[in-house]
Amino acid sequence: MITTSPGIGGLPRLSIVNDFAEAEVYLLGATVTHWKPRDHAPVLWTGPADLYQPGKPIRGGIPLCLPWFGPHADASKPAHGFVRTRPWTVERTAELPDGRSRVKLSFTTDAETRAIWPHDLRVGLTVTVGKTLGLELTITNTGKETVVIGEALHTYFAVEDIRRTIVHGLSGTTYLDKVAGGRHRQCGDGIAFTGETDRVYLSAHDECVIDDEVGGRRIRVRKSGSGATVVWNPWIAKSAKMADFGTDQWMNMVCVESGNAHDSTYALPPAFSHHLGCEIGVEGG
Ligand code: TA6
Repeated sequence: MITTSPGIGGLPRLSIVNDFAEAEVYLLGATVTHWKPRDHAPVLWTGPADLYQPGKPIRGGIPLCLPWFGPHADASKPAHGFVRTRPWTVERTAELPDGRSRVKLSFTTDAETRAIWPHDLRVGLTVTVGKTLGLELTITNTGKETVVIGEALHTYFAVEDIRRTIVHGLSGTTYLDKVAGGRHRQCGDGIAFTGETDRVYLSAHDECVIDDEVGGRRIRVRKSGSGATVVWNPWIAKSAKMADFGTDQWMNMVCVESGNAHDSTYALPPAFSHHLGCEIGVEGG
């Protein structure tokens, strides 16, 4: 069943319930905020609910970073682009023959976005809810000149304790360590967390596995159209400075983001499209 109703802060929200799972998608930024497979705990982390408001990014779930990732060289422009703070439109919803549910949302640039970024895109997000959660972001250049795109599915995963969580699947890749001024470093076997962690793994295409030891589960993240994987936990001091991070909530989340940033940003010529996707699954817990 797929319904639309006012969610937190009265913001419009799609609610999806089927035999496999339940999910929620806010039209603000087409942000998936909830996915709970049957017999599992919720897989996505979200911040304090009382801070969802129009024009502000939702903290948690899967915010969409586009048409750039991270801070812009012009500090007057919003970090992670403007797509995650704009209202999206529900294009269609469908119950699939195999019992999964699928919703498609869309966004088109307008005069307001052109004032921030003087180009035109049409963006579609298709969300498929079942035993796994699938997202596919399609970006089409509807303008007259080639644009350079940076992007990410900025997914916040729920873990019981980040201090006993390991992220696998990035061994042997090089990463930009943003906590060490962007220094290039080599990734060892598994990523453990002992402090603020903010890394962009380059040429990282393999499936990632989040091993949540205390929660007794492993979350799998398969990526497509993604040249970079971002791993982030703000830890204690940084999260304490973020009003939309609940107290001590840093322990219960980790971002593993599929995207294209730094050396995997790409040129998108007029009338061409690019697809960025991820499929999330969970075992145990
Ligand atoms: O993806 C990691 C990151 O780029 C961090 O540097 C941190 O800024 C995080 O995104 C959250 O960004 P936001 O603008 O949502 O607070």
